[in-house]
Amino acid sequence: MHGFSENTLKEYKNIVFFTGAGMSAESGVPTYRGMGGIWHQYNWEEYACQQAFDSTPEKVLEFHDLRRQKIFGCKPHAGHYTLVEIEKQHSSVSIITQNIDGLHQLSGSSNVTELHGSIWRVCCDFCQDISLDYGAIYASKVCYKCNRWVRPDIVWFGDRLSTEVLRKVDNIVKKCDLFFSIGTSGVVYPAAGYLYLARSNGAKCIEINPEPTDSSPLFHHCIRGDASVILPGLFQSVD
Ligand code: BV8
Repeated sequence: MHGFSENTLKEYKNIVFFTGAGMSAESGVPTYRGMGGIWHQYNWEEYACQQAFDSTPEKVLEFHDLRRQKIFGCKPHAGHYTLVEIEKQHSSVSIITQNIDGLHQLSGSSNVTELHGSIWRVCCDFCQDISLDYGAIYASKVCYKCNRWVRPDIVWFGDRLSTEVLRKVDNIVKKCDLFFSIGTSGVVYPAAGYLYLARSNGAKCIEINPEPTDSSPLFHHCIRGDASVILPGLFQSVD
């Protein structure tokens, strides 16, 4: 059905792996909209947006502390490690992730661009300072410079994505000739727009997801299955 092997991959010059929450689901990180998704349990307007943070910072930070505790123990799976191997064997592999859990980096992938930030970084809206805070709970919930509440360095709904990240990702996707979309419902923009950009620039587009999505008809191939199973097997079975 998909006929990929290491040799086939060599036919492509620039490969993009675009990942969403489904890439981390088997590592134990909750997705957003599927079964058990966090937006079914929590209203993001109360817990994960600038307005909520401005009005109830401690409530927002407590929510993100809970998420950090949940995610901190999660480990990469065989699918993550497959991407690391492909990165070693192919000269141009880019991982563009919507995920904030850092699992691609933890597995050893080096060329990772985070579209929506990281739960392991905090920033101060006042000092514009961004710092790493990797741990199950926040080392400090206040800025060490100005003592105001810090916020997670995450792109919330209504937040603009960094122009630098957008420019970088635009250039990567425009140049790619093979675009894998793994574990995303494709509903959040501008991230969901990269499929269209890849297609319009002639890339072969492949979806890896156990479920169909609204964007499925736009892919040249849809591989139905879990990322931790499909990815390791992807390069063994050649049709
Ligand atoms: C922006 C942060 C410009 C991280 C998230 C009103 C005002 C402003 C903007 C908007 C507006 N109305 C709409 C918008 C645009 C908005 C948007 O797109 N809304 C959608 C919902 C319609 N976008 C924004 O606000 C963006 N900013 O536009 O700025 C602007 C700003 C102001 C004024 C003018 C312009 C910011 C978007 C970033 C939002 N941040 N979260 C966090 O808190 O955790 S959203 C959230 O959704 C995550 O970031 C996540 O990455 C993203 C996408 O979700 P998915 O990763 O796809 O996950 P999901 O659960 O949905 O799906 C999982 C999939 O995996 C499923 O398909 C499932 O089948 C599959 N799966 C499950 N198991 C497996 C699997 N696949 C493989 N293997 C498995 N085992």
